[in-house]
Amino acid sequence: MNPAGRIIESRLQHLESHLEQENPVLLKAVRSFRTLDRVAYRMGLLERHRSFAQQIAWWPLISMLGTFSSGKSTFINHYLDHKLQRTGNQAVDDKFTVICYSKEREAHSLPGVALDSDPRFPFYRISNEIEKVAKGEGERIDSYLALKTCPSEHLRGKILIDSPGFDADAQRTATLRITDHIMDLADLVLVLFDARHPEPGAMQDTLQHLVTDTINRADAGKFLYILNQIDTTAREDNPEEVVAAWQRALGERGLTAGRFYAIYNPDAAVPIDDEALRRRFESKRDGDLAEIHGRMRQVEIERAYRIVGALEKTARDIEERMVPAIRRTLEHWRRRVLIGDALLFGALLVVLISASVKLGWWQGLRFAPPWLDALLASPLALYASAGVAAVLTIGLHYLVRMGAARSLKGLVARRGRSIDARGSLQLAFARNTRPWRSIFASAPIGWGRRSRKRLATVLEEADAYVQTLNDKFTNPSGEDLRRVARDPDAGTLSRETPVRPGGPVGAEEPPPAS
Ligand SMILES: Nc1nc2c(ncn2[C@@H]2O[C@H](COP(=O)(O)OP(=O)(O)OP(=O)(O)O)[C@@H](O)[C@H]2O)c(=O)[nH]1
Ligand SMILES: [Mg+2]
Repeated sequence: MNPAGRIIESRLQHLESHLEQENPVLLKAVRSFRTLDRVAYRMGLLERHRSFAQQIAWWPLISMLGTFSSGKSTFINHYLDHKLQRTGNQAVDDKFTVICYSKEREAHSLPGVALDSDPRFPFYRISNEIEKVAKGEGERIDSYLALKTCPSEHLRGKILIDSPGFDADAQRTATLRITDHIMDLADLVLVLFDARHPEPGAMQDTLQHLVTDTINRADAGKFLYILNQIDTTAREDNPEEVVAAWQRALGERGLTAGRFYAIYNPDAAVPIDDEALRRRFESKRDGDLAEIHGRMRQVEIERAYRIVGALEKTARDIEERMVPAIRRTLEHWRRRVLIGDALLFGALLVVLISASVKLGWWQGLRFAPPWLDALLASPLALYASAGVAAVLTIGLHYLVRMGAARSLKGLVARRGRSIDARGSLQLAFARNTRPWRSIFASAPIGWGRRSRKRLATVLEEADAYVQTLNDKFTNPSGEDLRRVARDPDAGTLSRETPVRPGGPVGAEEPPPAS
């Protein structure tokens, strides 16, 4: 095995030993990913020092998004029971902070580059992505990201992301790109709004990005929309109206009840003098906060379904998207080679014939150059010149093949991006157009009985994992899953978590630029 292959092997072994204790079903999923790797190596979809398992976020990830000063950092500090993040009324955070567990009692801060170069974290190679959308910004990764560790038990086995205040108008492209990346990757996204701004209508673009665009996603269930700091409305004549106005504004953007919460932070709240009002506020807050914390606990479960979902999707994508795309691209290439050959050799023929006519090598329709008799008389000369002609012809044909493959580069790259599947169409195409492959070979390299069988096995395994997860996380009798799902404290599926064998939760996260 080459050194790069050894590195990925040791990373996968690390992952496996970690999952062995944490979640045995996911340990099996790693093995299934390895089977997919083997198929992809044979087909040239994946370089041998990479693994599909590397493109998955294996940790359960919760991210906080929301407007400036809506209380994201205060919420995190309260959840962790640690004063980890700075808070304040001016815009405080200008970076995304990834917060993860560490036994050490001291909280530590590390620069963003630590995240960019470590595949265990959700921002692995994000600088490449940023560079694509904002030239020059990829190098400044430290100004966008930070990593902090914290010994809070509530954090064990999870990763939290705190983000800078979101404002669609003022946001830089790089920040928007990171925000979108987080939305794709996270298992749970808490979107915070600030009840001190009673005018939700004033921030159209922000609502568009945070609500309208998220509500119709395939994985919309992982977004919770939270109106924070409702304690500040207690001073209004009609506090309920503030909450209702927000609910209406979000409702107009398609948000249904059930995912809208109204809370405030007990540590940061202003005192509410009216006893009855205070109790009403507290009971609303405690109920909603309990549900939100419940969802945060369940993220572990949603992560498991998400990973099995990614396994299944990767397997299906190879067969349903990659293979047809390789085939189509090869057909394209074949057509270009044949047309190129026809044009080149046609032109050559015309040149040779007209030259020979000019040289007077024809007697009527008979080809009779002065050197023909001498050539026919010596078999050696005859074979040598036939050999030279053949080598020239083959050489020209290979030039045409290479030219045709090169001319398709842009198209292959575009097609690769548009099919949105793991694995590289470009690499597979390069492999299928190598010199010793016939242009008429119909099946892509590596796509034979064995690969098909391996994919089928992985799909069966994915089904089995979903069932194991269902058995583990839902009512063992299998009845009334929805009832269990509605109770967040049962430590089970959330109400948005569909339970259907073979169809796990969650959309795909794009591989962080591999
Ligand atoms: N009254 C009240 N104040 C709060 C509440 N939550 C947070 N605050 C205050 O609101 C201010 C902003 O809180 P942060 O936690 O810094 O907000 P943030 O969303 O992290 O802000 P940025 O990082 O700057 O976007 C701080 O002064 C907090 O003390 C709440 O529930 N009620
Ligand atoms: Mg903050």
